Amino acid sequence: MKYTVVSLFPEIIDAFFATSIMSRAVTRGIVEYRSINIRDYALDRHSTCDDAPYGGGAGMLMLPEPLARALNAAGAGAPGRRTVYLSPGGRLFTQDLAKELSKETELILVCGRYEGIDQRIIDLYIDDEISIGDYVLSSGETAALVLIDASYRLIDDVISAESLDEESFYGGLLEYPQYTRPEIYDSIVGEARVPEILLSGHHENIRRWRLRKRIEKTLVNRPDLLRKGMEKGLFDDETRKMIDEVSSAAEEL
Ligand code: 9WO
Repeated sequence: MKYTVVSLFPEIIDAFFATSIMSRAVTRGIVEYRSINIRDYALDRHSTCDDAPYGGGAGMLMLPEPLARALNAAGAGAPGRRTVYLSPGGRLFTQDLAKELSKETELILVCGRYEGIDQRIIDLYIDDEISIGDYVLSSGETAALVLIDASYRLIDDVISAESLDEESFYGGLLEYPQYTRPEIYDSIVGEARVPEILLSGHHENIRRWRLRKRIEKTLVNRPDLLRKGMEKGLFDDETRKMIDEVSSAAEEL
């Protein structure tokens, strides 16, 4: 996979790729990365990249020509390259979409600033508009980091299959609570202990306890995931039975 980020502030993304986990994937040759600074393609004396919107309106838009030159330099539109614009107006980014994107040969991520980019760029260059959620950020780079982080870890050999399988959203349930040393620590609310079951060494009981905790947390925080998992047949018999038990117990409260 190759990530190309087209941005006015590529140093934000450069720093991310310089961190340990991403740099390890780059060093291992599993992931390639390059950033393109749009301002390098603004040819006027002041390297102007924005101007007022036609028809009026608040703020400024990113000029199409510097962005188009940067995208041409990035090779946007060439086979094997998928160009994505991060925008609140895009389709919702999910784990399934992250998995889909992780299989691409190259992703070109366009990060907007000001009030957005000229629609002609979207019409001529953008394959996908993707939103990471229903909120407006100060920059597209923040959303690009989320997309990169969620997708690169799904690239084959970046992270072990076992770790990925254990993670939330795999199997349609949120993660169980986790604990590490010390066994007891003196918290502001008194002695905070690790649940006894986790000290029992009884692996089957621990496995069932963790499954129940996953179901309880998903029922409270993300009942939509439970419904979707049931509809999609993601849960085995044991899980479905436990979901019924937990749901019935919750209704009696
Ligand atoms: C801002 C905006 C506000 C309301 C409706 C649509 C909108 N589109 C944009 C936009 O494209 N803004 C540019 C990118 C420039 C300002 C910073 N940008 C941005 C991207 N803000 N928030 C996002 C974003 C991207 C992906 N998922 C959620 C938010």
